[in-house]
Amino acid sequence: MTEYVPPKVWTWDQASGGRFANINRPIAGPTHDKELPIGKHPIQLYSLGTPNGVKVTVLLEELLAAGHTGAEYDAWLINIGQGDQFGSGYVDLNPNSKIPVMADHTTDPVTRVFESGSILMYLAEKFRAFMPTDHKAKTEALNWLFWQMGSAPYLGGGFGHFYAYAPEKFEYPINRFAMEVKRQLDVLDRHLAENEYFAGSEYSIADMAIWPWYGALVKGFVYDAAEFLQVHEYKNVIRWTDQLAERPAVKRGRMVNRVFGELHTQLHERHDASDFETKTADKLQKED
Ligand SMILES: N[C@@H](CCC(=O)N[C@@H](CS)C(=O)NCC(=O)O)C(=O)O
Repeated sequence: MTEYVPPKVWTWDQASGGRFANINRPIAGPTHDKELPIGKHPIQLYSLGTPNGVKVTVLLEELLAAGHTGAEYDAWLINIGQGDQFGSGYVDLNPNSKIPVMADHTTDPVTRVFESGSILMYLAEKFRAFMPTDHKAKTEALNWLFWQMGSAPYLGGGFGHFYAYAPEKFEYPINRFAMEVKRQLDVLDRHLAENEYFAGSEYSIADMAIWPWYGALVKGFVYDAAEFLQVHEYKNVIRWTDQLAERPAVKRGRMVNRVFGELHTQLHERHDASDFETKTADKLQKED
């Protein structure tokens, strides 16, 4: 194998291989004109049921379950494999062209909210919910929320990319990111040995941010890496993951904009609370 020597000026090698190579580009901005649909509810969400999308749908379902009717929402499916995130209407809401993005139609003009952590904070503040009011506990919730936003790219873009998606298995990045992900899991595990939830005794948006990523990882749902990372070692993370998974709102939130897994767990779009009963992919298929 010849050693790679970076050229003086980097150029875009479109045929670099690997999953997602077709949607990754070195430039921002729209690729085509396309307006986004707008439904009947105050909150419009444009997303996909990946961990970053699930954070938000879990919070919206938790808010509704807690009686915040202003959190009623339409969740539209954004197919990132087909480049929906590069449509002009999408880019107007999120110049970063990533899911999720949310629009609050109760304000004039409409408020756009992008970055999943920002969406969680926006909704928690708007409804004064799932964020501790005690200053110390609130700070702890924010510590962990920002921890998640800074750490998950090492799990997804680092470990997940090189372990599961890169065109070849390269030892150096897999070693580096496996070590980092195990360190992160240990950080979480030690905290959860002493605390029921991330902010202490109160369930908060910090849990909702961390659960779809690290909860899925310790249950072996992502990257097929359970054995490789020996995830069973992180017993406190598993305890907390199972505890959250029992919550009805978490169960519902996980289904929204989901396009993989068993058909009865996939609710491609959510426009009404009753959709969970009547519009899952297994039921829509029967109608065809
Ligand atoms: N920091 C962003 C990350 C969002 C993100 O990476 N979304 C991925 C899916 S999980 C995406 O939209 N990828 C499409 C692309 O890269 O074009 C957030 O938390 O909202």
